Amino acid sequence: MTTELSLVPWPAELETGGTPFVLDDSTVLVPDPGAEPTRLAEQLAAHLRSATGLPLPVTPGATPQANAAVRLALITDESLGREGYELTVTAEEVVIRAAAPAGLFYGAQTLRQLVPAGDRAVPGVRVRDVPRFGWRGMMLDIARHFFGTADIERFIDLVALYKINVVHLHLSDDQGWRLEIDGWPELARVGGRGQVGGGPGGYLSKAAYREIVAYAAQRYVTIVPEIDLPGHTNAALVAYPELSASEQPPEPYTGTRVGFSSLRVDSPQTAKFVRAVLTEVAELTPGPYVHIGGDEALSTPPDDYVRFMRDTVPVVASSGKQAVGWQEIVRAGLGPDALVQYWNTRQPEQAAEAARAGARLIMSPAAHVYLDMKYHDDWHLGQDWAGCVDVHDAYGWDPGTLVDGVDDTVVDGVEAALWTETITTMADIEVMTFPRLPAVAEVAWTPQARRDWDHFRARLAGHVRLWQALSVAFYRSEQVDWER
Ligand code: TNX
Repeated sequence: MTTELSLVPWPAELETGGTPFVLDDSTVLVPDPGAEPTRLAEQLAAHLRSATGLPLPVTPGATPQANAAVRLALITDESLGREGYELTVTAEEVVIRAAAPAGLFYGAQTLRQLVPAGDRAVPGVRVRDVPRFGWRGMMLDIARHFFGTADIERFIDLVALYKINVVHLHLSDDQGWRLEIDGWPELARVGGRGQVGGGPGGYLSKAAYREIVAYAAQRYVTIVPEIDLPGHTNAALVAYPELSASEQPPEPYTGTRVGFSSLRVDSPQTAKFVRAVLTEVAELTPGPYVHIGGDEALSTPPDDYVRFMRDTVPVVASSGKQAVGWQEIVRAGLGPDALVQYWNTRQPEQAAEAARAGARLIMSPAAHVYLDMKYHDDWHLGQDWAGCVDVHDAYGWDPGTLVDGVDDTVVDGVEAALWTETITTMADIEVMTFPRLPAVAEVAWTPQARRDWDHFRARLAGHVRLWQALSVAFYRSEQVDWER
């Protein structure tokens, strides 16, 4: 394998060694006719203009001068699927070909990485690339500390560059309820106040949430909203005490313990609440998934938990969505009805049980992809209950062999997670995400046989230039010989 190209994730097929294409004042972008190829060409041009300072006009359907075109073309090629693409760079032209617009978007991200810091010479390559998994996710917890539209959109931008296509927003927890719900207005108004450590908190209005969903869609990112039930609900109970067993309002919670709160399961009020909230979240969300949490419901009696999940998953289905739950949901015996997110590396047998029951899985093993774990013992942010997670830990695992009884045939994808108990600023988010998220993105995209740690760390080293150009905070892990 070659190491001179700093591409992450590494493509499924790649040949190097051709003559470079030189971007200059005469270069134009030429998309196939149609609104979406043109929008994608404009989006790519904007990135390349700010990197190179060149004019790079977009001229749909034009016949450009010799040696002057970056083309985006839709072709018929079923083997590329919806997300696959080809990228060919010769002295004459740069061409991205795909069978669907998502593929053009991924080809454009690969091209951006070929010219990371405003370089004008695009190395000669032929790439043909399709992802290993269809779900390449990143979870952001905006409940423990609240992050608003601008931060979430920057986050989406940064992860999409690594071909992440799912951003899962953890919208409710003990410390805060972060999404406006018309039918139950106190959730956001009262439950949205406060956060870990006692700051002001906040919430996303419906308009803000819609804006984020649309922003994500322009980057081929699906937003998966999570309303964590029936535990992790202290903020909801502060807003509506009648949903708790005691019917007394609890104190707002600003600490970081888990497992102490629960909805009262056997009450018509709770059933009404759950139906109203999940229906509204489903209506607000164009993507096919609604995540219902289900983790660490340590204060919900076990039989109640099972009953609750058996009642709640059909509510999601009747609103037209696929329910997703953290791995504990297998306790409810739902078979294939819920998509199961494996996280707790201390209980791998739950993932195997889900697979045996016919469920599909998202792999988020904490010891590898929990980006809220410290990089090393002395690191100033994060937790360490799953161990420290340095770049090699994030990279060196295979979703198809990690758990006995779970292989590629039952895995829909991979998702990294950033819980924010200790994370208070956008710079904190970035420094925990980079460089580990690129490692997880390669786990999710690149065929296992094409992955190699030494090759990866050599390529990753070059991403410093990209992060510096985008003013991204990142951690200079000692496991990588960073470029200056
Ligand atoms: C476990 S992972 C949790 C979260 C915490 C996280 C901290 C999961 C489904 N639940 O509530 O924020 O650990 O690392």
